[in-house]
Amino acid sequence: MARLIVVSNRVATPTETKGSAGGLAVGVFGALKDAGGVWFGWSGDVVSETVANAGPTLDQEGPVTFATVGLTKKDYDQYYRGFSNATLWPVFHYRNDLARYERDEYAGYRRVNAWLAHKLVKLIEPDDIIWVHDYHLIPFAEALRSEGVRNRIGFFLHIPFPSPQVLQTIPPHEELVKSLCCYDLLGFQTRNDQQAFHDYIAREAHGTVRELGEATKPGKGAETAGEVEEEGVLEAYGRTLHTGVYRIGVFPDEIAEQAARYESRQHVLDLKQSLEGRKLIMSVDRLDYSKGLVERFQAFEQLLEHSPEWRGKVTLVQIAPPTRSDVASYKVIREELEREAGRINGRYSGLDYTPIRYLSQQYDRWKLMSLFRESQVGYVTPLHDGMNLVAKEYVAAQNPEDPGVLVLSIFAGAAAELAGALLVNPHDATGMSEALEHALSMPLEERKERYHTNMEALRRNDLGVWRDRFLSDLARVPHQR
Ligand code: ADQ
Repeated sequence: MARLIVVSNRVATPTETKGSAGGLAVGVFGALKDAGGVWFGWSGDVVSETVANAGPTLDQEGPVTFATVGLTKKDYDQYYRGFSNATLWPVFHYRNDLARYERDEYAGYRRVNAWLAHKLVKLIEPDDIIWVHDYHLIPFAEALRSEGVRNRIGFFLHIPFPSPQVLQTIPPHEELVKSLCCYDLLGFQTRNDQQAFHDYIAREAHGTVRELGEATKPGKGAETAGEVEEEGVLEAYGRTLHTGVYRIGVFPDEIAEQAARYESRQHVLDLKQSLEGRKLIMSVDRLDYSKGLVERFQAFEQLLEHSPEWRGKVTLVQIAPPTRSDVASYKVIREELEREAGRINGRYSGLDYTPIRYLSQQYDRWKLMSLFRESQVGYVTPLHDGMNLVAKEYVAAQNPEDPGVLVLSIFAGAAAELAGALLVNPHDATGMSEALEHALSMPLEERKERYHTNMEALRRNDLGVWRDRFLSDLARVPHQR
């Protein structure tokens, strides 16, 4: 079996891959353990030029080598904070109003990709399969190819891919797409993302696109993951490459088990006691403008305004630790959210009632799952989201005998699979408040039915299926040496 090399902006630590860290780290590490290989990327540290150039640092964990490098302050500013998170992230989430473009940051982005690729080359063996993750590393295959690497290289995009017109707001859009064409296989979270990439290739790059298999039609029903082939064969910029849809999942039974085990822990009992019999709506996100937090608070406010019988009877707990706080737009969203929470609480709080509890700290993963299990509604309403694993984790954590209801944005990738959710448009505050009311009053039988529909989808397409499908497709795509 060929060895696997995983490349991602951040590398999980060996401890994170074992414990309760995000499912993705555990899932990718599972594939690395089976095949043996290397996990390569940034350590998360900002270091001096001498230290950066001395890397990578190697840590061995059984058959897996963790190879990490530090970034200099300049590289961090241009590659990570700049072009990745102040240009690509907002535009790929359709927020070009929040994006900025600086030529020197883009140059830094390409320079760091080339430098990282150069660092990795020495660790690559001729038959290794290379799997690159996410928007920070779009030019990575091109950089490897220019170092003479002829291995199979696949890329998975965790975030949405924007429609051509939106992508074109980034001045070097064509160079980015050209770089993507240096991969052998491109994986997207949803059919819409894949289609947007195909559209660019057909219309802007004058390439050819062949779509194999039956495309799933968007609409009310769920896309049946794993049952529909969604393969594209593209020719563009002198290369042939394949595309596919690989919906990332979770390990639902493990989450269910852990959530149940934590049910009687003190933090859950404390929460229950503090709610004094009120219903609980739970939201958990990284603090990010793509997650629709302000719109969510405002829809909750509408519920209290238009249905006074719910005042004092329902609490919204929003957990949202700050991320990327050195990017300007993240400071703005934080201030706006704190203002909205304060305003709404000022309006509807009583001496013994606070409608919104806004907690800006990180929580242990299993603790979160047990809080999901306690709540009657999972409120997941991003404005745009590649998949949104919180939605899947919420479903998996429910008590099958008394499950809560998922209220989910149509703009989360997960909406294509979770037919048992109440789907909402996050721009429609009234629609969202009606969905909340519907969820809060739903009879047990209907809740169970919806839960089972969702759980079946999660089991059919768990994290292992996502990983194995991508890797087996990458191993079989015809490959240009
Ligand atoms: P994220 O934008 O980080 O990921 P999401 O998929 O919702 O979004 O969360 C990833 C993980 O972080 C989940 O396991 C979740 O439990 C955890 N998490 C989120 N908020 C947390 C908090 N407050 N405390 C502790 N843990 C928290 C990107 C894309 C998504 C895509 C994933 C995976 O933006 O669309 O689903 O990658 O591909």
